[in-house]
Amino acid sequence: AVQAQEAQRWSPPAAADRCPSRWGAADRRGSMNLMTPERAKRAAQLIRTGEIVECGQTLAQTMPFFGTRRFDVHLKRTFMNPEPNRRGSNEELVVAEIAQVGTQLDAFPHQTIGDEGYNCVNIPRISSRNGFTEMGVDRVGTIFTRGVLIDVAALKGVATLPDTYEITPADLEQALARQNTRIEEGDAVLIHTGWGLLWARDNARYVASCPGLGVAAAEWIIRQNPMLMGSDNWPVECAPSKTMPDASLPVHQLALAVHGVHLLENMKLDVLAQRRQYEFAFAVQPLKIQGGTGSTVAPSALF
Ligand code: UVW
Repeated sequence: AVQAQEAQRWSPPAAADRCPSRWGAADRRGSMNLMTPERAKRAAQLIRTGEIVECGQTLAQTMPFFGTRRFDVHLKRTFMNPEPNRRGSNEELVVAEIAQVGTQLDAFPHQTIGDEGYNCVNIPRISSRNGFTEMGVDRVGTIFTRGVLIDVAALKGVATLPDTYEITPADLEQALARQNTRIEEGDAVLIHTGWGLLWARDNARYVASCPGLGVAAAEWIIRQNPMLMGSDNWPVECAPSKTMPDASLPVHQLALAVHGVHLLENMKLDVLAQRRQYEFAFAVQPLKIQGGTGSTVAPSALF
């Protein structure tokens, strides 16, 4: 899987080329406009046995963290009634960057192009002590749609794609052909790289770099109007970018700030890949964090 690709420069499209978005200048929902009752019914039709496969990693202090993100748990023995029933009560104080740790869904204010977010919304204008006044993760709502797993690791015959392997449109086309699967409008498109096998086993390597989507591959998916793009790595995209080495997380900007397509990171996709389950109903509900940039989530695939 050696890649010889020419380095290119990437900069996001000019404002005039990205705004208004395909959903109109007033739109703040982006790809969630695709979450219709018809799509929910279509997803429900994919449930035949009722089996559920969880696709979320467990939140724990042993998980990998990007930068200074944290998740600290402090147990509290809060109350005990001595008599007559001797009831004890336990809870915990969690100190965490809860929008951006573990398996997480990114909302649009998470990424900007300069001061502009999705649909050229001025991000300082919508910033407040209670989070963002527009496009916060609390506005995303329930996602229940068709999910499709694209197993690029299996296409390449490896358990884990090499560090910084940049997935191309050809890889996606070949993996889909190999699986006899296709992307449909409104899908949750999930990319299996195998990188999730490092989760809580080799955290330093997990966050140092990763294989994932290149810009061309992300554009290829976005042209097919997904509801979200997810993967079993920390940024969904290849990092650092191989073909665009000067650009910092270009797929983040492309998905969230240019096209209004949500990203779902740090997924657990090994079970789906092992079972060769490529099409399913997919469910995820972000936490209602007011004005949040994202949310830790626990997605599931249903068969
Ligand atoms: C990174 O980990 C940098 O991606 P995100 O900020 O979306 O979590």
